[in-house]
Amino acid sequence: MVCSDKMRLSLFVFLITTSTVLPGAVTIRNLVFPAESDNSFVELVPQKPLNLAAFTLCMRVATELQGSREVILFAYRTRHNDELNVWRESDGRLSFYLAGGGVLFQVPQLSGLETHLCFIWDSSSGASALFMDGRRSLTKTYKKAHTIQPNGNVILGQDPDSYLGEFDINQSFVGSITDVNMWDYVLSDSAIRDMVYKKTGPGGNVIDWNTTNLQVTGVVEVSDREL
Ligand SMILES: *[C@@H]1O[C@H](CO)[C@@H](O)[C@H](O)[C@H]1NC(C)=O
Ligand SMILES: *[C@@H]1O[C@H](CO)[C@@H](O)[C@H](O)[C@H]1NC(C)=O
Ligand SMILES: [Ca+2]
Repeated sequence: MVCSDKMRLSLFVFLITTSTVLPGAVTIRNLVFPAESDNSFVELVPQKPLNLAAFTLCMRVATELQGSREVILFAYRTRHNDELNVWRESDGRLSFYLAGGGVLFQVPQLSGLETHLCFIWDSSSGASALFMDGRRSLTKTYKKAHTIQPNGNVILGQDPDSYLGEFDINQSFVGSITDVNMWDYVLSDSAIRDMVYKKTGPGGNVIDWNTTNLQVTGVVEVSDREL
């Protein structure tokens, strides 16, 4: 059989293509904050304003920070207020704050092994909970009838005490963070569980990690990795 160069080439291209797009292999952007700082952060540009009466916020996080130190995991601030901050508290609890006092969850410590986290909140009932690797926390009633206000900035790595400023090195995030997605509604428990291992499916309709623009300031390593 005579195999033309063109056929060889297309066979070659076919093999390359099939070997890099294995079923189930998904490549995503990964952020590493290598050290404590009061000036390194990443701004995420959402797909739409954070005018929210409910949300689901998910991410994959690994951090080796231990001991009594607050660690900011996600910050959304307008010119007037901290509208949504997600924390690892100094005692290891995980929490979020909507313009005021927060809701805290006693859960296993974050570690250097990646943990899939989702936080949910619904204004109509105030129902709040988190999911760690798909396992649901208890549900707490928090900020019923509250609304998160639009026109702020979403940042990873720092807690701004003013609009994009007044960062505290002792609250900075150190570690890796990826797959940050946000929806303006509460996903079902099963959808959240599926996300942990199935890895595919639509991204958030408020923040879609696959497409959201990442604006890096300071020292943050951005790379592609397999999810
Ligand atoms: C950060 O924490 C260290 C150790 O506790 C302390 O010495 C330092 O003053 C703190 N820095 C700021 C800016 O609070
Ligand atoms: C992100 O993009 C990858 C590759 O295009 C796709 O397989 C995956 O389902 C997407 N994930 C989300 C969360 O959109
Ligand atoms: Ca602060």
